[in-house]
Amino acid sequence: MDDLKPWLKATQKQVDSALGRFLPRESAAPKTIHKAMRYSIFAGGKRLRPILTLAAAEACGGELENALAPACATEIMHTYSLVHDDLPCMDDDDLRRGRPTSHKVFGEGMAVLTGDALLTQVFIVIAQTPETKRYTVKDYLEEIAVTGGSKKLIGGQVLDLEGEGKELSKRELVKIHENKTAALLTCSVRLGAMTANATPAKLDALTTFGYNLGLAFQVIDDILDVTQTTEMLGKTAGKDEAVDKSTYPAILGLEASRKEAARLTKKALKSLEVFGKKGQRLEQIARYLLEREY
Ligand code: GRG
Repeated sequence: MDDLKPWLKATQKQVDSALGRFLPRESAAPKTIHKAMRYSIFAGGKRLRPILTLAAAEACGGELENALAPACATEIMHTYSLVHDDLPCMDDDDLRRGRPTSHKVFGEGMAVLTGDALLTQVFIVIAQTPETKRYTVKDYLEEIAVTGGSKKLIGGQVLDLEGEGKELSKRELVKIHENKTAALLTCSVRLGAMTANATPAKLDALTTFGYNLGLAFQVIDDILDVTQTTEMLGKTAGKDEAVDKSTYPAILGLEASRKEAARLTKKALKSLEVFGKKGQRLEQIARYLLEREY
């Protein structure tokens, strides 16, 4: 298997070019909304979700070309959630992906509409996914709609909002991240597998993979928030300084959080056994995420 880094770079490029095709042109009227949609999509994300969709399709013996529409749909769903999450009525963030947030550039009303338009675009794009013997467009639509809905992505955000300022238990924190983070990562790998006509057993294995990888990803994200913040403040990455109450390091401590990320990654890797050599790319991605420094 080729090195992961060049593959990631090449795949990010393919995803960006497909995203360009799957979004309305900036020149289409009304221009402002299309400009705003493209502004957030092309703000420099890692493209983790589409990369997972494409790697899962590969693990199941599918064609990359057939998985591009759902890959882009997951990134568009993710970007919509970020645009809305950054709004003054939610997290009120000024920066996202190193650039001013949508509402800072286009105004609050336009940012709400941009999130709405991106979410609607998800369904326009997913409907273009080629069907297989086992899976129809209805299956793809259901997969992504349930993920974005009130029991998953939005449900996680509700729990997060309601938990603000409270001391959460580990169980409560896991519940939030199962929905806010792991659900879309799981959906991403499942959609890729579906475009490859994966058997129900392989789909199940990827559900376990996505769940554990998603939680591990969030634990690592929380750890990096602490270690990078302390670095920025010129402090030693000491015990639980500058820590938000509802994060893994705040609840478990840094060392136990690192162990938790490793434990979850191990579980994710175990679920890939059924794919043999074809699962190597997913395995590389899981290991890379555990060791990442950004
Ligand atoms: C529906 C408004 C609304 C929210 C749903 C998904 C979500 C809940 C909110 C988005 C904000 C958030 C912090 C989600 C947690 C997942 C996470 C770690 C996002 C960051 O993902 P990366 O690191 O980001 O893949 P890039 O910018 O690289 O794409």
